[in-house]
Amino acid sequence: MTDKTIFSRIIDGELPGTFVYQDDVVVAIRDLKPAAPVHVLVIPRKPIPSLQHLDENDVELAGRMLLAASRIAEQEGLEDGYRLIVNTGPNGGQTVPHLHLHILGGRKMTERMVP
Ligand code: DGP
Repeated sequence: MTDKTIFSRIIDGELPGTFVYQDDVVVAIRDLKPAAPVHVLVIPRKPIPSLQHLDENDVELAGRMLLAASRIAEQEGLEDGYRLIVNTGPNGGQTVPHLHLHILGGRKMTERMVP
């Protein structure tokens, strides 16, 4: 048994993953169940459970996640735009307890989640 998250196991090479980006702070993999033609997860190497668990020490990490998302979107050819989602906690629909950004692109996002 291991208490590592699925994402930590992918990062450590214990489970397969299709990596599209890696640096010293974050990695990005293709989502197993894509909800759009491009669906990439941007994951910090540090296994922070969710956005609710970020603290002052993670300010640079949070910025690096956003910067990586922007670079990856460019690399994936999403010049017409994309959506970033951070599901957080049970009410946010988070299923993997390891902070991650979803990059969704390659189609028009018709579902309006905010008015
Ligand atoms: P969330 O619901 O926000 O916690 O999103 C978790 C996402 O992770 C979900 O879209 C499916 C994806 N996912 C779950 N397990 C795996 C896996 O083993 N590999 C990959 N690539 N993605 C996974």
